Amino acid sequence: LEIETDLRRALERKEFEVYYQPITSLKLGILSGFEALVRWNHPTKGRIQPGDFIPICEETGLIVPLSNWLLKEACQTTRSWQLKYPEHPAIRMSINLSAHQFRESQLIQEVESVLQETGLSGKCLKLEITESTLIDNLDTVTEIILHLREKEIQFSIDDFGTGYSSLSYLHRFPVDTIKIDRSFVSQMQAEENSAIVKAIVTLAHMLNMDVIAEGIETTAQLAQLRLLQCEYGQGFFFSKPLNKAQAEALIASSPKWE
Ligand code: G
Ligand code: G
Ligand code: MN
Ligand code: NA
Repeated sequence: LEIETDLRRALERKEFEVYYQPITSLKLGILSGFEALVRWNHPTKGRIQPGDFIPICEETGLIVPLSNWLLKEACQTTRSWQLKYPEHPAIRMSINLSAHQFRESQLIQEVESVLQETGLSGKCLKLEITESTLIDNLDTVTEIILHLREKEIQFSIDDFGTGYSSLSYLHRFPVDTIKIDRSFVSQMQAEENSAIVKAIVTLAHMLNMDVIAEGIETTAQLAQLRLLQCEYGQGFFFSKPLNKAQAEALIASSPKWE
């Protein structure tokens, strides 16, 4: 595969770039952190979105070195922002993990050494896992999560509602946060979808989890989510994913954290 050769080369040539999408506290209306999202600046094809290369990285195992690079880059960046903007010490970075990282890599050692090298505190790091990664490897993943939680690292279930997980599993997941998939948020005006969102938020709160609504694009969606006491929001209504300089400018202009 041509793209596979390209991807291997891209890692060496530093063609990947981390973008940062703000996550906002809906209650306070202020920035609470970012989700790190990878982009590929291909030398001839231009910017390539993760949907077009992450699946190939997963198939070829390239996802492990790519994710390790991204983890380090995002943690380093977060730490540099903390040092530069000490009035915003609590900024939290969320990073997507793939199933491969639980199976084939030394995930615990990797994360611990990145925290040590960058000086970032574990409580400023949140790791996102999809439902299917969790369910397909429930015992291994649970064990790794419990270990990393000792370092105060937090965990979220990403794209919640799109997998095949039964709700009866949810209380077994040692996670802090549920991210409601944007497919539900985008259709909230429909009665049955707002009922689903309401049910997810209620269930999360009963399990002492908080909720991030993904893909908020309108004031109407925001108002509904606030009524449901959803804690955090992410989406184009607040901001698209930003490059590093843009994200830093946002921090510089944000009100102080509580
Ligand atoms: O940024 P959006 O640009 O298109 O991301 C599309 C999908 O790719 C999302 O589901 C996102 O979780 C995933 N993705 C983005 N960056 C990463 C990454 O660094 N690692 C993994 N595993 N997935 C990522
Ligand atoms: O699956 P994951 O949550 O990690 O996906 C994040 C993806 O969602 C990124 O590709 C990001 O660009 C995209 N995204 C973020 N906010 C919005 C939004 O408001 N609308 C749409 N359509 N996509 C969004
Ligand atoms: Mn995500
Ligand atoms: Na998601």
